[in-house]
Amino acid sequence: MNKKTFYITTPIYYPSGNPHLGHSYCTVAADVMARYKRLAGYDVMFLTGTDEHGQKIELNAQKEDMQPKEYVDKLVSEFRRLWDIMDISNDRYIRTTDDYHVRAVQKIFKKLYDKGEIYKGKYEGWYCTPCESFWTETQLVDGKCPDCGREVKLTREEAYFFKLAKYADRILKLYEENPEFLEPESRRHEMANFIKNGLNDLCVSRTSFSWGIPVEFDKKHVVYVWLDALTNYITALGYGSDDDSDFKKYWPADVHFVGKEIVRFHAIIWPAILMALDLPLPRKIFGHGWLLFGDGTKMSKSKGNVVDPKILCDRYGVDAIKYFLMREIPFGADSVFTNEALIKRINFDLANDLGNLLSRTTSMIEKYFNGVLPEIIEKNNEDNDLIDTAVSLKEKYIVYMEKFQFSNALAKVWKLISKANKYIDETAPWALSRDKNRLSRLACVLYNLCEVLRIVSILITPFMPNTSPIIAEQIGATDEVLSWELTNKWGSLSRTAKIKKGDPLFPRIDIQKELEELNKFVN
Ligand code: ME8
Repeated sequence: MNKKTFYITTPIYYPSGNPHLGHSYCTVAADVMARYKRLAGYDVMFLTGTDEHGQKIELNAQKEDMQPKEYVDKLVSEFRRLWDIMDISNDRYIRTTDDYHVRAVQKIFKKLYDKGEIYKGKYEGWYCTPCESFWTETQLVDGKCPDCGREVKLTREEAYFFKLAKYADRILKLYEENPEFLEPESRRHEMANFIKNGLNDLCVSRTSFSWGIPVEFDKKHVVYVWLDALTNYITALGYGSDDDSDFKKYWPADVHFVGKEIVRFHAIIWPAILMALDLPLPRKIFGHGWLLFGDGTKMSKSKGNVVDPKILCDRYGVDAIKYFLMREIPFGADSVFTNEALIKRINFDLANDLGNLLSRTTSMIEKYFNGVLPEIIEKNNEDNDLIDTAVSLKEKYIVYMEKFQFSNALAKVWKLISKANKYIDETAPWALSRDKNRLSRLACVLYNLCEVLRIVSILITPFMPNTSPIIAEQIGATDEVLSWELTNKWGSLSRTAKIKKGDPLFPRIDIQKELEELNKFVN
């Protein structure tokens, strides 16, 4: 039987500076989702990439005295290096400068033109170069870009337009009939209001710069970046190329993860382009929130308050960073990033709760039973609560994961971890070990703890793919008992598995000292 497919994407990032923690945030979330779906048996396509054309890139390259392609090549390698360091499991990486994408965009442009969806006109408007966005006079706030507050330039030129305005009603109907198309709900209301205020046709070509995909039938025009950028989600699957089998297999996308500032492009322009091409729409756009930095401003290259994810991964390990990003910030909301919150999470959740559970369990099994438990099965009502919590966890976890509530999914897993730590205190294995008649009870208690660790290790795999195998190895869990199917089957671990204590999973950090160290890296 063919596996069910799951297609997930991140925005394609601008290689106009080095990637920062904000980029990592969305990519990590998409990676978690992709890994979760693979674990659950899906055939996953996970796409990320870079959006390499446009005036901003052209200007940045000029400033560095480089050709645009040379400039983006250098930065794209930084993005790709970061995804390697962060163990991002993307199946494909698209660059909008890739030949196949360029050719497909030219075909799409021509097709839309031939269908009468694109026409030639004159453009006059206010252009914000950093945001690559045109604004009308009324949209400006105090004469500045309403998105970023920076200066805008009056621009007048011949341009091609996409007939966006005529899709307003169809898009409003789409939100009404398929509310799940755009989440969280608040973004849907925002977008509906935006449309109701009136949509203009969209400028899709420029003549005032040259770093872009040439319009094949009118070479002085280059395709304006959002048409070039948005279509990456289908060209990466072969749409517009000779082999479109992946497009047939994976499209429509199950979800596009995007930051809230680009929801407008994804929830209005993108469905309209697809409607014009007579293609199915993605099932969902999810607009996540921002990582804010200290003073409450968005973390971004242009504001200069970037935290380098490579430094953080190097100091604490990539799994700790992924855990923090997914646990601390509810996906969809904004959250202030602080070094202190990061270190506290590492110390409390990872070193104390999870790390201690593993080290206490494995060291007791080594100490009392030489690393191998006797094969004893005993029922004791004292264990019911722990076992019930453990076997019912998978179902609750799935509900949260399906809604992209990563923080809640992890909170549930950590509830089980806390319960297991409490169970150690309540059953007091050290006291049992002193009574020869209670050794079978002691073995059962320790086995139960290993079972909890097995279940935990499976459910944290999408978030912490390097930590799970370490836990599994220490409790002697083989691949068969780490399957998704056995996540809610109590008693799957072999009762005589070889247990081996290892190094602490996450060493505790001295907060004060570390904060001082980290301050050296903040710019
Ligand atoms: O907008 N907090 O690219 P971009 C959370 N090329 N997420 C953040 C963030 C922050 N502080 N900063 C960036 C573009 N992001 C276009 C997209 S898609 C067809 C074209 C993440 O380099 C977030 O996901 O400006 C945001 O939407 C994305 O990076 C923007 O990246």
